[in-house]
Amino acid sequence: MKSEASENRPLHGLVVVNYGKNQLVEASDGDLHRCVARRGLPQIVCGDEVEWQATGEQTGVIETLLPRRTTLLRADGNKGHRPLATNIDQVIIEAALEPALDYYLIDKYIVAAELANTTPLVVINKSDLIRPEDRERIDRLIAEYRAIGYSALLTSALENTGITEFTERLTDKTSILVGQSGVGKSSLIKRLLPARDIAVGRLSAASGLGKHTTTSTTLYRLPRGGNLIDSPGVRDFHLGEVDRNGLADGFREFQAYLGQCRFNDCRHLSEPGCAINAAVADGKLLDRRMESYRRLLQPEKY
Ligand SMILES: Nc1nc2c(ncn2[C@@H]2O[C@H](COP(=O)(O)OP(=O)(O)OP(=O)(O)O)[C@@H](O)[C@H]2O)c(=O)[nH]1
Ligand SMILES: [Mg+2]
Ligand SMILES: [Zn+2]
Repeated sequence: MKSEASENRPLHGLVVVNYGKNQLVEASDGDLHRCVARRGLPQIVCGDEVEWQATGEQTGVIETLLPRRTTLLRADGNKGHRPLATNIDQVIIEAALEPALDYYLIDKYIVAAELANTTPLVVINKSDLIRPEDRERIDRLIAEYRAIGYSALLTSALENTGITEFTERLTDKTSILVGQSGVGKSSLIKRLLPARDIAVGRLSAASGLGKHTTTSTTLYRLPRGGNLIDSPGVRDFHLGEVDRNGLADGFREFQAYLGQCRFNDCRHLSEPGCAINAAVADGKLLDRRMESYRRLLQPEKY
């Protein structure tokens, strides 16, 4: 009997691992095939839906890239963008006290999530490391994001706390975990899929930084429905060039004030009659978020 894959017509598949040069494609029967993309196709990434043809038992060629519903982008280092993953509903921005909290990085990821028309979710992991003197800072961070309208959770992959709430946010959608190396992205996934062989790293005692344990973006099927993508940690994340109006759209709490500035083309820096800056002065918008906006608008100044 001929297997489905041996027939010479394109099959539907989902890219579940992106190794860069080739991709692991999940066929509709759940089997995995290591594929190369036909020349001329754009860079295929995790989450892509494709049409492919088998070239062997477990190998194949990606023939067509099907339309992407959403695309999470990052800078390519050359004024352009490259996709990190596609067909995502939710971007989970993970942070922890170790490596140190980076508020600007969280805000950059939130903007990237907003610009990709996906929902950001902030997760502060390693709650077990929170000492009494850290408590206020962490509580305030979570309260601030919630006040803006973003969901924010506290978890510990180590002590298994907050995992039920975390799991509930994942059902029936595709989410990607992003954040610094060593915050515990893979550790959270391992909590949900204990039987899977998922590499978890060590923090370097010297630097307190993670050592980039995860190297390939990988999509995991969740037992209760939904997909969760693990991504390699970053030192830094660059949005790349975003047009100025677009950037303000990445800040959800600014929306109520946009259009009220004196100048139509207000960049919300030091223009007179700026409604955004007036709201910051009135304490209606957070200084910290405004600072992130300014840094993103004029990255060369920082
Ligand atoms: N104390 C504590 N340590 C944790 C927790 N979650 C993860 N870790 C530890 O943090 C280190 C890094 O965890 P990983 O899951 O590999 O981190 P990652 O974000 O996937 O890192 P990259 O793959 O490099 O991006 C490991 O030593 C974990 O055991 C937690 O909730 N509490
Ligand atoms: Mg990892
Ligand atoms: Zn303005």
